[in-house]
Amino acid sequence: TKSSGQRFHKSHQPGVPLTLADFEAINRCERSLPKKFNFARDVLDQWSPKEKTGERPANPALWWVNGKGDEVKWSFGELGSLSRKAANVLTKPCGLERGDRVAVILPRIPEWWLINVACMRTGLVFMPGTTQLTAKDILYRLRASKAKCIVASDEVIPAVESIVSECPDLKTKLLVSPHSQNGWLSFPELFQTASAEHSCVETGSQEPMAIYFTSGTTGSPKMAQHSQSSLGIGYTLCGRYWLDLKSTDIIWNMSDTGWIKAAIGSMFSSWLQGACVFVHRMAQFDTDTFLDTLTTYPITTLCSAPTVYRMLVQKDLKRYKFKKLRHCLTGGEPLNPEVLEQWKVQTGLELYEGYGQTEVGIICANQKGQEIKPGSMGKGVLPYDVQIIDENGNILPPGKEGEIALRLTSTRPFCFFSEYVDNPEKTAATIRGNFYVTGDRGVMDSDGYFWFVGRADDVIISSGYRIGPFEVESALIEHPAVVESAVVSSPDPVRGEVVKAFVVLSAPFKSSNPEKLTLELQDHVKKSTAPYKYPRKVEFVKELPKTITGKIKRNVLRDHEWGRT
Ligand code: BCO
Repeated sequence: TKSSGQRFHKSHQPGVPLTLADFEAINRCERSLPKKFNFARDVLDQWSPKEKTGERPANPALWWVNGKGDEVKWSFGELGSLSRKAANVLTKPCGLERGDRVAVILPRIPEWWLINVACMRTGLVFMPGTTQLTAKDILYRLRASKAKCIVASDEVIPAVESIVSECPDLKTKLLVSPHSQNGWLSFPELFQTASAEHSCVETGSQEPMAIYFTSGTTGSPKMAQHSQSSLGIGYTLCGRYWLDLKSTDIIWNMSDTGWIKAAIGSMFSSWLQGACVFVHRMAQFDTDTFLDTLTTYPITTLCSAPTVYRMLVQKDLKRYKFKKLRHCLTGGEPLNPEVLEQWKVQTGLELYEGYGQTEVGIICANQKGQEIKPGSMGKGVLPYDVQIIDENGNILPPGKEGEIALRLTSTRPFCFFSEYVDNPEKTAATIRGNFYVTGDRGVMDSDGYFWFVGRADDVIISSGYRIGPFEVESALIEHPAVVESAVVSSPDPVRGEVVKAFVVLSAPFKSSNPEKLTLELQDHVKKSTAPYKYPRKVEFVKELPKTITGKIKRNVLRDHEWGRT
């Protein structure tokens, strides 16, 4: 059933530990948010006594492998004491204080989880970023956020060193590596001697917990800020009904640590339900290693981008006997019905698609037990009331295409991002009448299922990444061959859509070899900004379509790419 809004019935008694049932009730708007909430104390630390009494089965909280024989398994008890040590590293030698912002640019290593939980314990605001970020990306993030600390691994050192002098607010560089580096504190060294005694900060439930950088059509990425409760409580129903997790389950969520999908699937949803988070640190994604992992480890639940499933169904999956796999999920970009069908035929398993955004989390999902309509993103999930609206904020009837929107009541839903930091205009622009607008277009059918149509703006969704055209165009224009460019989405059988750049060349490059120049421009973009954004297709054109006022008409190029008139 759908909630009609924030109708809080029961309120929380201070001092009484919250239960999973309480978190569910909060999401169903049957209970008010507690004033204080801290995910580390109120969720993670509640599991460790249950491990001792056997109330929670002997299932690790985190199970990490790297394919080279290294393995880490932590119970909730161990995660608790290790993250307390990490918390002492952050506050003592690093000198960080509650509310300080910390950029965490780490690959899939156990320390990523430790640092995040340590930030929760100390009231620090963590800002995850992919290790694909370049020096320019990191500079922007550190300056925009006024981060006090960066936690990074070896591969990020050269980029950070090249820009650190331009970041006056940055006080501490913490290196997670067996090697030491001049000017950096060594996390392993400090960790070794840190105390495991730490008293968790009593954070307010609306206090900031994390910031995610998210791309839009114009400008640099915006800082979507989430609170302790939006992330820490807001994914309770998602974990139970979409991911279908119990404390006996082992979930492998593939997403890179830089994206909110990692936080949802590999931290909040899973640990709320007491499930084990499985992590494989693959040097590079490859389908054979992926399939071997599913046959080797007792993974029960798999969550990956549609692009991964598109790659997998090209293999002969019947050859593989997955050890324990029973529930498969996907999200981040639209899933083609054919892939869902092929996956089912080859593995006997359904694919449960979900749809969400960094700003507001999971919006629609095919929940366990619900009939799946191939090609649909499922139904709206609590606490949201999802509607399709027109440009004036009016609700459209089933079958009519419009913008996917979430109905607002007098209070902002607790699981929403709090704001785009330092950007009240962009925050306000997400509201239209009584609705939060997602920027995605879709249709709802008469059974309440939602069908994705495309972005309402120029943002490109490729392989599950949200890519702003402006960021790619800005990178291209730095190259002397480029006079101007327009970057749009273009269809792709594996990645759903890819970045395509239409480029007007400067005179000296007009007679260049197009293949060679394409490679050069692609390489240039990969160096200038995170490589996942590079234009996989490049077309050289004499001019770009423009309005009378000189604005580039990306929509004309995009429509042409997609064969639309
Ligand atoms: O494909 P190419 O080889 O041509 O290019 C790849 C890399 O080789 C290249 N690259 C990476 N590091 C580089 C580099 N090139 C030069 N120097 C470096 N240091 O850049 C390209 C990166 O593309 P990729 O990341 O797509 O790589 P890949 O290996 O093809 O991975 C495929 C996927 C499917 C595993 C990957 O695309 C992926 O993980 N996609 C999912 C993204 C995701 O998790 N999205 C969720 C966002 S959160 C959300 O949606 C909110 C929901 C509530």
